[in-house]
Amino acid sequence: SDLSARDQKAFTGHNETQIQLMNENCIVLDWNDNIVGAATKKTCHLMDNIERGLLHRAFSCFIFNDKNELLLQQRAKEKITFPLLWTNTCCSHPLSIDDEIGVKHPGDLSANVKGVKNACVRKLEHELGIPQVETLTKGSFHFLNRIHYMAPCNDPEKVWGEHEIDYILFFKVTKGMELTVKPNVNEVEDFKWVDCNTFKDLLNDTENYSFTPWFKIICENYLFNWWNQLEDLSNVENDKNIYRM
Ligand code: DMA
Ligand code: MN
Repeated sequence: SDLSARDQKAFTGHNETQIQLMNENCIVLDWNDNIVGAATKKTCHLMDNIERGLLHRAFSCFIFNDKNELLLQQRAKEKITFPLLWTNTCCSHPLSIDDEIGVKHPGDLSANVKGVKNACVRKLEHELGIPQVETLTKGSFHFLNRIHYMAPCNDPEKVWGEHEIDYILFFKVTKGMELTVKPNVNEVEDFKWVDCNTFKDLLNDTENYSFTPWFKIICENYLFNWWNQLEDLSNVENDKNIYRM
């Protein structure tokens, strides 16, 4: 059929493991972050569908160590969307499964946050090799806010893109603790811990570093303000608004 021909083209030349992961079931949303269904990761990330308004739930996690350094990752060249770009510690999607979907009551944000944290624990292990027992014991998660954004990918065919309500999570490692980081090379090309000033230099080093669109949005609007109050996030966390960017 025409559909399978087009789908074939979308996956041409891509990595088999990453193609398989496109079968994951993402959570489909209305513009107020209410769940309206589920659709595959592939369906959710095709620009054709995004242009028709398809929106899904995601998370962006930022891990800080006890020296207030941020863990950055460079996406693997195998990634179908946004390969080789530098970004925050870990991004992915809560899946349409009991542990990650939250409770289907409109406005029950804490249940959604719980689901998103479960997804984050799962992906920190999958992408960065951080054992789940470490994320559950060596630090704490903070939910900051939700960002609704759309961004086409950097693929030449303009097939892929993002359109998400993105839950921003900070994870602070407890003083005196260290996390095991052992990247999955199919997901992560490189990683580095950066202090705030080093990071500002990287942001300006456009010859050597390119960044994902959602990470740039977060940097331009929030990151440095939040980074400055890492010791006490109580004035900025658990924001109930959805920010449209
Ligand atoms: C998707 O990240 C989430 C955001 C916030 C863009 P991703 O493409 O890294 O997802 P996955 O790791 O599941 O491929
Ligand atoms: Mn997505």
